[in-house]
Amino acid sequence: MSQLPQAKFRNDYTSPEFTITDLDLTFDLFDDSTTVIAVSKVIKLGTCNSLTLDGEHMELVGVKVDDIKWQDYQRSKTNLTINNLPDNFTLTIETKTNPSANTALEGLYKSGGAFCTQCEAEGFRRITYFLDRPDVLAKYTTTVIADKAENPYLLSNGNRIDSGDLEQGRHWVKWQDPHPKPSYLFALVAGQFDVLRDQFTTKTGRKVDLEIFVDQGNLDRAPHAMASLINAMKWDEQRFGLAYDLDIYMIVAVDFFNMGAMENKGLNVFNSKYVLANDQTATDADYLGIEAVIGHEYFHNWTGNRITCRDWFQLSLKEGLTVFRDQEFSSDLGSRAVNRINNVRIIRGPQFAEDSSPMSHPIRPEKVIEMNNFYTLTVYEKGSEVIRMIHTLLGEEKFQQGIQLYVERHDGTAATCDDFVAAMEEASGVDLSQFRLWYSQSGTPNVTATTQYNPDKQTFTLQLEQHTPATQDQPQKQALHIPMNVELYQADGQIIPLQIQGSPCDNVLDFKQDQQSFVFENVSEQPIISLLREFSAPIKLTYDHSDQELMFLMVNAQNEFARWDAGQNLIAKYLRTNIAAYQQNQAFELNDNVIDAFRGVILSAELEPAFIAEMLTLPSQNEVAGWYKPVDVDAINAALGFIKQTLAVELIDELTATYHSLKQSEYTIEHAAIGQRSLRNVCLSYLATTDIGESLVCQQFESANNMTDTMAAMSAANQAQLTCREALMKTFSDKWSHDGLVMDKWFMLQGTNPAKDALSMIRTTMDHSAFSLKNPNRTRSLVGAFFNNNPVNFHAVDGSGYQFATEILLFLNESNPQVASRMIDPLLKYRQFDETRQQLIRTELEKVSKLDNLAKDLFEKITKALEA
Ligand code: B3K
Ligand code: ZN
Repeated sequence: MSQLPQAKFRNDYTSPEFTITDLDLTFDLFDDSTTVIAVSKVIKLGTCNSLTLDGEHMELVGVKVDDIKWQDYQRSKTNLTINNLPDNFTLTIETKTNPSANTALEGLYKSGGAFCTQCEAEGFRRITYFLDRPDVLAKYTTTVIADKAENPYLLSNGNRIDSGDLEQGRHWVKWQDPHPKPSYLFALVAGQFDVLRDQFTTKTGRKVDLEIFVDQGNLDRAPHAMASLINAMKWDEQRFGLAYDLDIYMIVAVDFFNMGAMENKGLNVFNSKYVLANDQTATDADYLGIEAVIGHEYFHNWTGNRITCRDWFQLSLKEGLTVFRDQEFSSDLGSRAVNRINNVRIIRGPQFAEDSSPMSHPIRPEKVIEMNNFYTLTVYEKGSEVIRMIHTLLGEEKFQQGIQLYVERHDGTAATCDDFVAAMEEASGVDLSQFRLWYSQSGTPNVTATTQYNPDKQTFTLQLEQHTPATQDQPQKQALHIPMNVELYQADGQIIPLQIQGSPCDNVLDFKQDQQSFVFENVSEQPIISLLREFSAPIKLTYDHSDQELMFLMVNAQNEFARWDAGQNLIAKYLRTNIAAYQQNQAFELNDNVIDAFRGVILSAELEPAFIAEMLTLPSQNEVAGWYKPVDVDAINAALGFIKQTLAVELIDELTATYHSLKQSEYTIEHAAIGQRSLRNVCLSYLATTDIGESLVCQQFESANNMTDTMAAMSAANQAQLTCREALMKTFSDKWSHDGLVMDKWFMLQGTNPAKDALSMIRTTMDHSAFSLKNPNRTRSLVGAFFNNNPVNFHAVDGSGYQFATEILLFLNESNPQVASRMIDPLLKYRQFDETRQQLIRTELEKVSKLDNLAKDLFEKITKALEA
């Protein structure tokens, strides 16, 4: 690398020297050479006469200032600086780009047959030279010209205001977006699609045309996305009082996309994975994923678009808040407990892992080389937990008042995280001064709780101690304001009202010091405590509950999340014991009481099937790995396998009866039906490990009338390595090999295949006609699944998994650095492993780091991983 990529720091923010109020864009689209003419109204804000614009990967054709050809400029690889400028002027820039050569899928590129754009975070600078920063808000007018037969639809942001035909079979459409926006929200799509249309009338009476564009032939897979969009529009009006603000809302599904979807104003571009679904092609999880992502992008219209971010360090301002909003949307429409459980699994698994990796950063990062590297679990999911804590501290009513104030103050502007907290604080009167540390401090706080009961005084004392271990980015940590939600129970299951210093107190304790005690009064018997209810803060909690107490809470806690959490803690205890047993060559064991506790769960009639399914789901290998240093992947795998099989064998009657009782004749995506299928399929995954597994799995595969049941049978066969696995996999690929999106499920099973020779089969699978490393979905399904969810094979001690990773990274570094940078994550965490593996991974990271053309995405991560 000739010049090392430079970092930017949050504290270096300065407001722009110039701003652009209006931008008129004309695109003359051709596959190999598209011309872009950008006419900007520029206003000088500072004192400087030179304007520096961002731009890369383009050919510059010409510059004009107030219609006069301008020669007084310099270019670098990433900038164009124009000199001797007047105060206010019109700037015309003509550039050319090559969409079909753009495999990075950032800027203007071709996805299959269609032209599309992706501009967040800094992709607009691949389209034209511009002030590509989120605090420059302009009104856009966009004219798109293209071949009419190949691209009957020409789309951009806002309202369609004019169109016409041209010579040589070309045509044009002009769009105008009345809302000023930053460049990252610009979008253009041109292609041939089928369109699903509907309408929504807002509470303010605005009639909105809803249009979903899909590849031709896929119209029958779009209705769920449309229903989800309408639900999202209604929900945002009801719960947040926020209504849509344009006359049209368009969603386009494309097959080549680096992430899930993008909230461009009025024209969302989606990964087809989060739009297309019917019962033959999509699982229940896909349906729920579509609902969540459609909701998420829609909710950005206010939290992100109307109020955007001042700079990219503030990303969590829009992402944390919008994830919180989409989680609430899913919880209001479906099961709150199941949603909470799944969100918490993500925090406790991959987010905690990120917090302790070389990439650890606060939800509002301080230092960034490549912004795309910071669309992380920390910014998104932990960011949402931070918003959720504010919600917990304020309560729904004051929280909504805070949102109102935030919107009133900042609508139409680019704001900061501090602005958000200030609005919340002022509207509610709740002191958030210490709470603000959650924005600047990285890492996961460890909280240890101890309790003492004093029968004479009838008091119960809870002592809490917090300590956040140093992270690579930040050695010093301070005490955080942690909302700790607790409840006390009597032995008969009654709740003990909380009282401190003579007054009743709320369940949510304000835990703010390194060490703090809470003395509950009027406690007439030794209570059982439920701690961190609802996972009221993203922390690691240690408390020495006995097995009996956990089993008590599994049955008696008045809150479903707490019951689930007690079950997980019970399993965790036995996982730890059995992991140790494996390492010391001792026999595995699982207490009969534990088995009975889970028997009780299966048999308890008052619980929802969806919730029972969660209770029966063991923690993932990755979550368990997070408890250890060094991680012993083989011991974890063996202990999890033992617990699963023991429960299956001991509870075979209950599991079998439940499995059969939940058979459905028709497929519907009602939440109750989804819950029943999910419990039935969890039962199947247990039963697959027993003698009856082979026949049950085959039968289910043959009789399944929907993809959820088909996939459940295949993944049970895959995980339990049943003899029928090969036959099922073949039947599936014969049926679906023409459909990449469906084949992703099959690729994922190949990637997570626990068989010893999985890697060589994966190499063969890469030759499958449906596979391509150029398509991010395919890459994630096969290769990503292997790296992240096949720990025993990926971390094989001969280093073969790591060498394979390098081959993939070398390819992706050239073709798609953003995807390369996602793929490298599991290697960054090498310090969690034993010496041998650490050395093997280091060798591979060093190999990649020596590439001449190393992308700055990988440069940033590898540098962090190898330093320290
Ligand atoms: N805002 C986009 C993510 C853009 C990622 C850029 N690398 C999707 C979302 O969070 O809604
Ligand atoms: Zn988002």
